[in-house]
Amino acid sequence: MVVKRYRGNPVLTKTDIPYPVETVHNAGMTKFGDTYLMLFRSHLRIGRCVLGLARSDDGFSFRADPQPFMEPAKNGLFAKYEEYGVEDPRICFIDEEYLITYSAYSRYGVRIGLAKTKDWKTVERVAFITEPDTRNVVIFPRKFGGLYARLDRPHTEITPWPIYISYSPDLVFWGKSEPVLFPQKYHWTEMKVGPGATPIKTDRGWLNIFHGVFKTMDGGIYRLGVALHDLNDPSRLVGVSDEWILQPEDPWEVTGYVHNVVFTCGAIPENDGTIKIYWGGADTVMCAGVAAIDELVDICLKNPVGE
Ligand code: BMA
Repeated sequence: MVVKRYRGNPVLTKTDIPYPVETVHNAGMTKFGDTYLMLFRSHLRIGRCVLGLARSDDGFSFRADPQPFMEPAKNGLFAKYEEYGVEDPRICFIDEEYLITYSAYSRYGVRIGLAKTKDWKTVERVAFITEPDTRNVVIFPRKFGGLYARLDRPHTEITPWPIYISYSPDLVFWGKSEPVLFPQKYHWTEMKVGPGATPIKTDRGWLNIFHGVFKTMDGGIYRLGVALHDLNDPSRLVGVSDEWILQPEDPWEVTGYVHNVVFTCGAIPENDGTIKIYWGGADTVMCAGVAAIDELVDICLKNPVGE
């Protein structure tokens, strides 16, 4: 097994949350000093989502804050596009601040909002950085030639749900977009691929833990794979795992709010060469597991991508 599941899974569920929620899933992850932060998505009983924050000293036992961290904005531009809720956050630490990219749902569709925090007490909304229906934005924690870089997942009928890369001088205006990974026919990625965790720098390239979806008669199955991007040119894929590294198997991944889903929005590299990967199980609970970074990189390189 590439990803060793934590024996105490699930690590966070609705019963751990001090306010009424029905799910705890798809959490962005980061470290704030020595503390692991989990910025998780929760459905309220109106079927719309907010983002809550939980903290941990060891990356496995989390305590949730008494109040949600981000609720749909009540005024102005952000209220217009967050009317139906905020979902699936990713966190990137760069230039001494934490960037949060999250899905904002409204009558206009889904777009990605960018917010920032330095202290995890207050949060400042910056801009909407996609138009509908581009989602799953992960920002690289380094600049390339002075530009920020991000992976995202647009959708059109002609090329359904691939992963793209785009660049920005200021985090607000994005361009130079190019595709980097497409769904493959009759493969576990056949229906969709999408960025998952914020990319992790290794000595052999950027590790991108992504999700792939296969459509069955019983709906989509969400699994995780890994891709390796060139260290200096992240638009260049070096290798992509042919096999998935994680699929729904535990009871709380196989059944729940949406069954057969493992969906990651964050992972944390450790100093001992391992990585803690976090995923939502069946859009209902949060789970954790550990993998060796070298093994994940080797899996990508077993399936190199030609020029
Ligand atoms: C995707 C997103 C994710 C969710 C997944 C499975 O389209 O909405 O938030 O985990 O579907 O329901």
